[in-house]
Amino acid sequence: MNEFFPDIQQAIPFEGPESKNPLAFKYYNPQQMVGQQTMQEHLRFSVAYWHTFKASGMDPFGAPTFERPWIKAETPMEQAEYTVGAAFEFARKLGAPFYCFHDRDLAPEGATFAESCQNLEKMVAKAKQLQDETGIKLLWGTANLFGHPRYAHGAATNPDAHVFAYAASQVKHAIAATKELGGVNYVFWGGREGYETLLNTDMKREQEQMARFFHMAVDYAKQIGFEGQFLIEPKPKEPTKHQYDFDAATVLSFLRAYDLFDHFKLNIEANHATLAGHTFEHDLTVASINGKLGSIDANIGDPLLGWDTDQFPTDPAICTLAMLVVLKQEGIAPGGLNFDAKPRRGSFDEIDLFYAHISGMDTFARGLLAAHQIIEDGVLDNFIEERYSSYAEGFGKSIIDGQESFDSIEQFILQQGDPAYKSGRQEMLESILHSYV
Ligand code: XLS
Ligand code: NI
Ligand code: NI
Repeated sequence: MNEFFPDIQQAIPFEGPESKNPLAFKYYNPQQMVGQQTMQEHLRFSVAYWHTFKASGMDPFGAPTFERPWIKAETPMEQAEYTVGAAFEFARKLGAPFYCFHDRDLAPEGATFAESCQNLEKMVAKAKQLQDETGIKLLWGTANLFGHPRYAHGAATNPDAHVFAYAASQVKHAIAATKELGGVNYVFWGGREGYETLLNTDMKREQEQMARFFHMAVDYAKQIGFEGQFLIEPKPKEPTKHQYDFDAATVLSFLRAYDLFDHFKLNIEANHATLAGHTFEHDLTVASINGKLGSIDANIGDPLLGWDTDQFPTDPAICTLAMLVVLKQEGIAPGGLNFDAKPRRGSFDEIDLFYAHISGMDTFARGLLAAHQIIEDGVLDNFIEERYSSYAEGFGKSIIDGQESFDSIEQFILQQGDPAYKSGRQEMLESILHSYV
């Protein structure tokens, strides 16, 4: 087998926080116990096939900048075979236990639909063999329903039923491929499910189409015995101006409205949350308190740019807030932390992929360690519990238990008068948070 990362001869080692070696982990120590589980079990890191192995560095202003050795091939299928080899070599040397892909990342589209399916089957067989050899597992599969021109006006929400049918047929095979590879989740990110102008769009109808599509996917999974978790990944805009799956709250209400709530959880991406005008921890929390935080696309946006820049996480404080949500819901499994992230266009070299992932993994490991300690010490939980303590007993409890009315409450106010003002202590809490980070 070709070697694509000859500069990395062994697995990336853990050297501890004193190390200055950018090709070693400072915090991510896979077998280290944090509470009841190892770091590897908590974090469930995954490499994103599309960014790490398929991205070329092309942008709207310029040509590809990454000259990956695995794309130098005679045919698209030969290129796909080199690429899958590179993917497993990379994940193995990095020490990432999982990967994620779109059908069209793994295998090229053929001249006909049938040929595309054959290409996918061949590459699934290849990936399966490499999974067996390396022990690396599939976190989730998905279908690319946004790249090809046929999906310019959406897939399930397309005004043309013919395109809906194409998309459904493609998803059928992508779910089957995910099952074949033992994938523990399947993601639906609504690529072009949204609209540009209401002058040509029936929004109600498009949402009904999308719901029908999801019901068909649920039925198909049941039919073939696919037991992975279905996940929807919210995003507010890009590529369309108004994406239907705007944010966690929007998707939850869609699932409830169309009788899909029991069949889906959410895959929350940091950069999508911030594009929606939320913090990462906000959308994680909205999903989690509804019992629906299924997996995470771990990246970060640039606060100065208004699009999905998909950068590797570098802020331990943000990762601490994220891991607080994960630990409080007792973990992210069977989901994981998928690096839906890419090096910048000027980071030309294969070795930059290692620097980027190592830095992202260390940042999340720091977040895990800090979040665990914050929970152990109860510093935030105790404060929050005390803040709401007036509802824990007496009059407050009887409000929550439904034993009071506006009339009885008014009597309380007539007797008790004005409440005392209590500080929210935000700055003190921020300082406590940072003392753990
Ligand atoms: C794009 C999405 C995409 C999904 C998978 O913004 O993040 O990469 O994660 O289709
Ligand atoms: Ni994503
Ligand atoms: Ni994204």
